Amino acid sequence: MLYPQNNRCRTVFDLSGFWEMKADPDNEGIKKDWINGFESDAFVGIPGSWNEQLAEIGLMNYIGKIWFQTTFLIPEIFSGRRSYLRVGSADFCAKVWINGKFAGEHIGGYLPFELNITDLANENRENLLVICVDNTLTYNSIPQRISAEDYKAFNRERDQTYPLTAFDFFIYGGIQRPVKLLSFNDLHLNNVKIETFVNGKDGRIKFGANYSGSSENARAEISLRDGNKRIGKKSVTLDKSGIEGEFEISDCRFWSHKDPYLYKIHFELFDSGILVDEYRLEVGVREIKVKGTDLLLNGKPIFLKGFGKHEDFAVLGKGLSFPLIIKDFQLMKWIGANSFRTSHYPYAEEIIQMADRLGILVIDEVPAVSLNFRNVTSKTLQNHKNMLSELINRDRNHPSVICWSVGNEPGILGEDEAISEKAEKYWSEIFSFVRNMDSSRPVTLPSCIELGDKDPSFKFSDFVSVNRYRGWYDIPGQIEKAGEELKAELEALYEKYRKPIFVSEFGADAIEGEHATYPQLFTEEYQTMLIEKYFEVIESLPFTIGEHVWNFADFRTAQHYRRVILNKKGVFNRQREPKAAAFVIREHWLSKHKV
Ligand code: GCB
Repeated sequence: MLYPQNNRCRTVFDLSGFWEMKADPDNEGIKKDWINGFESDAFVGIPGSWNEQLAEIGLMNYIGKIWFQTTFLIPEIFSGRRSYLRVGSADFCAKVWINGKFAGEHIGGYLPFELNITDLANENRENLLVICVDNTLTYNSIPQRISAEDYKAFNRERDQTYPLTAFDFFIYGGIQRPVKLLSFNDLHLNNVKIETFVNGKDGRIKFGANYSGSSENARAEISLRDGNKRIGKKSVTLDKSGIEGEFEISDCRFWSHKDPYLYKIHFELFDSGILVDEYRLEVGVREIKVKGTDLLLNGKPIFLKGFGKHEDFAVLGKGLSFPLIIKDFQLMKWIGANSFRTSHYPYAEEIIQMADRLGILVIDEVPAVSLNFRNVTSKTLQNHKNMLSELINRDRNHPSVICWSVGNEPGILGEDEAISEKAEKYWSEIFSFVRNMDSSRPVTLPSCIELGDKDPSFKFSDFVSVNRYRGWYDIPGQIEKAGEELKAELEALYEKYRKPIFVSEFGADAIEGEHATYPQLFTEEYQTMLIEKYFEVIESLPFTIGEHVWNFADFRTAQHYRRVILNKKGVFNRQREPKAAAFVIREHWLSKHKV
């Protein structure tokens, strides 16, 4: 699936706007024929999570089905062509009807899906689009559900949140990224795959593409541009195996966080000499590898400085906002970060595109967060693989994506199960699945303190990623001691696995305006001092490859006494204003630890 593009052969209409909605707590929508339209309860802004928008009609903590509807007309330009409906994301799963006819469904909250609606939509009258979105999770879904019985089984009833979630971010629901109508000619490109290689000063781009539709007389032209200058052109006759080829670039300008240079590839499909499809792609030529104790970008060691983030903002929830994307990148540049992790799910494609352009490195994660192996089934594994496959297909062409993260912190409940043979087998399958799909990037899995040095995934990871909260959840209030224990633990981990270590999370909650002259949790000073201590320890060890502060900004979580509405570990607050720590980090990353 390709990101939608408007050009001479492709047309995109954005259906964002005010849609009608109706909650279905009693699961009666199908019975009452809502697929043919319903009397609505309210309007909802799309894209956007339903929760904060519609809190006043009781939907803040709603888990279940919500029906959405809107109407659209098929533009004349679509006539006689293929029409598709593309949903940027629907959290967690969605079923779609056009004019009362079933168009398709999708499972997984953070990735796009496309449905062929050519035979369902009418060209001459208004069409009714109905989408039923359900944010209910199960033991088979990724992320997994958690129940009151699970907490009971582990004697951890006090850890229960409202709504019940196995993870520390709010369970937003809805259509959170844009819905678009697309039109293509019958013969069109479906998918493009780019791989790049670095050889001394020269670069190589290997491309492959699949297409739909057939023709006796079709050919593809693929050209490569450096700015406005065409530097390569290939002509390929279409055969069943797709389109393949390579470009060599001598004296190549490689993509990096310091110089995010993008070449441009242009695909054109001709049928009997007539242009029937085209697609433009920005390509960064770069190579990422783990070697010894280093993470190498284009052969040079790189140290990751940055954050775990969230898609989260007041009112929008996880709804896509272009200004917010820009603001976050501005702040990352301002503070001297070179990277972030899409904790704990795939972010909007628009964010990854901006990372390519601005030179920010991305660790791309799927929402396999806090897997409880007591409840993991073969269906969980299959869903996990499906999600990885959709993510890799979506993001593999982005130079900014330097690593796949296959989940986060298994075993928050069920530490013993998370270090069992069952878990080991599970991770062995997941890591090889990813490597079979893409051998050009490292693969990792951030692990929690509860599993210590026993996480079975460490064996499979290209580098060991650890989330550590010494000085916060462990040994609170004692920064020196936290630093000493962190150092000893990282050294022991390295001794055991002999792989580079990435500290993928560390931090402290800070409430703006709380201050103290002594180490006091929740003050701005404590957050600052703890982060500085972690920098000191991590940077003193020769086998570390990065430090990601948790979190970039404060974010909403489910309700629990441990959280003051938000998780306050943001270095920026939820409105993106800096806390005291931001200035110290900036000074450190831009002057003291400049890499
Ligand atoms: C973690 C999790 C993250 C939480 C964080 C915290 O280890 O990976 O999702 O938000 O700790 O603040 O507790």
